Parts: sequence; C-alpha cells; structure tokens
Amino acid sequence: MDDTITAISTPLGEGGIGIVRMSGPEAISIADQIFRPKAPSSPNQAPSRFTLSSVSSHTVHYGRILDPVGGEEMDEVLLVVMRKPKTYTTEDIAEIHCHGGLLPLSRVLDLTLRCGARLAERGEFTKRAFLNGRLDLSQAESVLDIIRSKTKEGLDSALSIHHGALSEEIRSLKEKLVSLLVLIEAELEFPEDEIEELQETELLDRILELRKGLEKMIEEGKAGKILREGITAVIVGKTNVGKSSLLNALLLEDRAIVTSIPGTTRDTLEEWMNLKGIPVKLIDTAGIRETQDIVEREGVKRTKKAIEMADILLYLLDSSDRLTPDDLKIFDEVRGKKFLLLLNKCDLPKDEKLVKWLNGDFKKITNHQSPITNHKSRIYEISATQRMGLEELRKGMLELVWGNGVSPKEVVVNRSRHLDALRRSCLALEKADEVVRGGKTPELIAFEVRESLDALGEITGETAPDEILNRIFEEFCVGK
Ligand SMILES: Nc1nc2c(ncn2[C@@H]2O[C@H](COP(=O)(O)OP(=O)(O)OP(=O)(O)O)[C@@H](O)[C@H]2O)c(=O)[nH]1
Ligand SMILES: [Mg+2]
Repeated sequence: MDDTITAISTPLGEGGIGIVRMSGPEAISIADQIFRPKAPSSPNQAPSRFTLSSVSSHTVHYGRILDPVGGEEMDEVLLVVMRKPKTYTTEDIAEIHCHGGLLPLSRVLDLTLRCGARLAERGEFTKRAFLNGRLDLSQAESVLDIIRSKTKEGLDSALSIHHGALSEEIRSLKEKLVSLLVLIEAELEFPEDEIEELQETELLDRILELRKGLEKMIEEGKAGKILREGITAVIVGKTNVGKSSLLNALLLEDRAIVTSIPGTTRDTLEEWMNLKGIPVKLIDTAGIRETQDIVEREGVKRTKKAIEMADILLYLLDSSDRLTPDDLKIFDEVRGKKFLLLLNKCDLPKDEKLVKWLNGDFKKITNHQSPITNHKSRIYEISATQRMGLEELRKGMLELVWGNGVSPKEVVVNRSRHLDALRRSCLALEKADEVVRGGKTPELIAFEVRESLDALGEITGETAPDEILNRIFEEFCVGK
C-alpha cells in the first residue's frame, strides 16, 4: 500500500482520551510535521533538535500538536511511534493520543489530512493487516467479533479464532487435501490406466476422513453462530399473564412497566440477557387479545411479527386463571415453533380446568409435535413476581437452544460465511466420492478435490473474491 491512511480510531463522543491513527509510509513524517515535544523545562536550555524520524520504534512521546502553518496549538498529546514491520498493519504507524473530545480529535485529524494522509475507509487498517499477510481473513473477521462480543464465552471463542485456531484447523484440512491431490495426480501421469482397486479404497478412506472432519466443523459452526449472534426469545401470552413481570425477573431489573390492568404493554420491548454465555435478545410483547383500541391493535400486530422472528418462544399462561379462547389462539401460533410452556403465578392456587387441559389436550398435541421442534415440551411452573422456578427455566431455555452442544471454547467456526464454505467443501468431496465409485477418470476426481480446497481457501482468504473481501471490511467502522 503506497499511501498513508488516517482516521479517528476511538468512538466519537466524550472520553478520557481519543486516538488519531495513521498507517503507511508517510505516517511518521506527517506526525513529525505537526508534533512538537514538550518545551524544555528551563528557558536557558537550547530547543532540542528532536525529530520523530530518529526516535526508536515503539516509543511514546509527550508534546503538542501544532498547525505547521501559523503554529496554532490543536491539543496536548502523547504520540506513539511504531515502525514496520511489527505493527498492526505491518506498516509504519503513528498514533496521536489526544484529549477525548470531538473538537481536538477532528482538528488533529484534519491536520493529518492537510499534511498528505488520506481518510481511511471502513476497516482499512485491518484490511491492510490482511493484505500484508499479518492476519488471514478469519482472523481479520474475528477482530469485529472481539469488539462486538456480547458474553465472555463469545469473547473466548472470538479470541481463539483471532489467535489462529480456525486458521490452524483449515490449514491441516488443506494439507490433507493437497496430499490427496498428489496421490490423484500421480495417476494422471498414466492416464490410460484406471485407478487400481487398492488405490480406490485408499482414496475413499481419505475422502471419508476429510468429510468427517468437515462435518464436525459444520456442527460446531451452528453453535458458533449462536454464540456470536445470539438468539431471540419472545415472551407471549394473553394480557395480564405476567409477561412483563417475567422480563423484569429474567433481567433482574424493573425494565418493563407492570400493572394489574390488562393491556399495559403496548409495544414490543427488547433487552439482551446473558443465558449462561449465550446472548439472548428477550422480547416482551403486547398481550394478544381481540381489541378495538387502535394502539393496542398495532401492538398485537407487532407481537405477531416478533413471533415470526423468534428462535424460541416463552408461552405464558396464568396458572390461577381459567383458560380462555385468547390463550388457545396464541397456542395455535406457538405450537409449530420451539417453545416452552410456562405456568406463571404458581404462588397462587391453580385453576382446575387449566390443569385438566394440560393433562388432556395439551399433552395429546405436544406428544405429536411436528418434527421441527424435535423437543418434548416441558412445563415450567414459575412465579415471576416471587422469582420462583427461574433457574429451572434458564436451564430449559439453554437446553432448547444449545442441546448437548459443544463447549464454547472449542467453537472456532462462527459465521454463515464459514459455514457456507465448509458445506461447499464437503459437497465437493461427496462428489469426489461418487466419481471414484463411478470409476471415472482421475481428472474428474482432481477437479472435485480442487473445488473442495478452493472453498476452504475462502475462509482464510487466499481464494476469496474481491467482493467478499469488500463486504467483510465494510462491516467494520472507520478507524478499525
Ligand atoms: N401473584 C402473582 N402475580 C403476578 C405474577 N406475575 C405477574 N403478576 C401480576 O400480574 C399482573 C400483570 O402483570 P404484567 O407483568 O403486567 O402482565 P403482562 O402479561 O405483561 O400484561 P400486559 O402487558 O397487559 O399484556 C400484575 O399485577 C403483576 O403484579 C406472579 O408470578 N404471581
Ligand atoms: Mg406487559
């Protein structure tokens, strides 16, 4: 990269410090034009002939940023000089640590632009780290996951990808694919021969082993996506069953308004909670009922939308109240999806008719659950206001989303992009398997194995087309 980029790398707003970062061949000389070290302590001391170009790498310097034309002071700063190649981008980097306010930062940024730097594009610092070979694509993506991780477990997984855990797994798979290719290409030298039986078995064994490895990673990837992106859990039920009370109880704070008046919640309300390491977006909804009130009707519409988007549903009944047509109507919306049935207000005596329904119709229906839920609905007795049964409920939610999933630390595949590439790689091997069994020519086998290799290369970036790269780095903010 032959130009020098600059950007404010800290969030815009008030803070203790804010950083303007430059990277590229001119980074240090531009800093030199605008930086003056702290004035000598004694007036008799001669002004030092200090230049940043002569200081050692990875050193911090205290001074001021001055406009080279006119000498106006912009801010009092610390300036960090880092020379290539041991830097984030592998290029020369100068970081100016200013006071964290919009004005000092934007004025210093402006000066760097006037002195010849160019405003960085989104994610361009990390993109340079990738293009210069310091990070592969999966490691570059993980930078964003580290910044955005919502739970400790998500952060653990992102850090392990950043340190190269995914790259390592991909590298080892690729090595095996390459040696497979070598074996096939040896055959290509004698094209008139068909692959001998012994070799056919060996080829099939190797292909099978590789497919197993890929399939395991694909399984892990599903868990990884949940860890990174989280899931949406929507609380539904008729009015006054205690949905907002449950949201508050799970969040351990009085977030939603709770009253004894049915129809209190008018709009959906969402808040993140940490479910044993899984980020869960918890959505409280307006209770569903037939109503003439236009505001409430809009609320009910939004509830239905939230149900559609939900990964899991928490279906609430008031255990002290009789079952109503509203309850049954909502049950109809819920039953095809992953849901838990919660009997709230279990601190009060139970309504007998409700118990009958649970033991009768409900049991019948849920025992014939559709295969997508693949889950025997358990009934959770809770009291939102008395905070009873919540730990059991949390466990139930976890089971529903995570199953007997792997430990988060082992998860190194966490994006749809990775999953998609792994699936294509696996598919190519399935085809290779068919080709071998069909007794086809080695060229055709080699073609499929190469397809499989290319798909893996997309994960680490060697074979990722430009538009994929652009899409990935556009997700970043300017300055990262
Ligand atoms: N005894 C008892 N009362 C509860 C419990 N949970 C909620 N309540 C009460 O039930 C009433 C309704 O609670 P909300 O949480 O507002 O119910 P909601 O389902 O959000 O109601 P809408 O927003 O109107 O749909 C309030 O008076 C709560 O105090 C519980 O576990 N036990
Ligand atoms: Mg409510």
